[in-house]
Amino acid sequence: KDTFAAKTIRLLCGFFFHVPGCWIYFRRMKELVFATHNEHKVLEIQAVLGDEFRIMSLHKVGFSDEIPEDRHTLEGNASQKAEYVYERLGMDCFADDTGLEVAALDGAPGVFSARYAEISNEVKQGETIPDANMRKLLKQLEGIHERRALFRTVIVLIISGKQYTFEGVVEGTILSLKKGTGGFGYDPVFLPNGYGKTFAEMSLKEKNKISHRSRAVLKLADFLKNYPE
Ligand code: ITT
Repeated sequence: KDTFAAKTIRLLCGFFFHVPGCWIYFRRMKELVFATHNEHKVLEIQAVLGDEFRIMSLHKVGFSDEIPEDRHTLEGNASQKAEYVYERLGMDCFADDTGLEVAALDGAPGVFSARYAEISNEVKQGETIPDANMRKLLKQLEGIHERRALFRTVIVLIISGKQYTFEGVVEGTILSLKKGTGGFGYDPVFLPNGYGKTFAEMSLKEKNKISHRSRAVLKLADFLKNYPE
């Protein structure tokens, strides 16, 4: 009598030999390195891309260098991060850079979103960086009624040495208090237009339906699907 393992192997072999679609599926599954140390971003992007693409984080490929990010635009930083990894690993890869642009602050923190509180030495002892950034942002906006803001993501993909750029934007407003515990970064103070909850109150699936990053990633996925093998 067949053991469970033997039955499973037989079933899988039958499946692969008789369903040509399976081979096509595996041949088409594309692997890409995502040049980020931010695991939240990896989760968000893998969820948007689904099974057709396998995203490998730097952690997964054992790459732990601190990647320089000192350009003055999101495009510049995304390209710098992707180039840094491409040159060292020689693997097709992409990077994203994201900024929160607040209308009443002339687009700040923008490209400095990650280090907003650090650049003015406003991180208190024991405080996390995102908490310090949000505290500074809310302080800057105290008494200001104009609360419009947007998140902008720029993705730079390097494939066979050539660079391609994709952008995604979501508009919203900055609350005066934090709400929610999900997501990351500025999510607890960002209320996307047309929604009654902040990004930090949304599930990953809800955030991914409308977020700046998912909008840029969908453009990336479209490009990759049509990219010659
Ligand atoms: P990598 O450079 O390693 O990818 P990072 O966290 O530094 O990771 P960015 O430079 O792209 O990422 O982002 C700058 C900051 O913007 C980030 O530290 C967060 O504070 C904020 N941010 C980015 N995406 C966000 C999102 O979806 N929701 C809320 N805040 C976000």
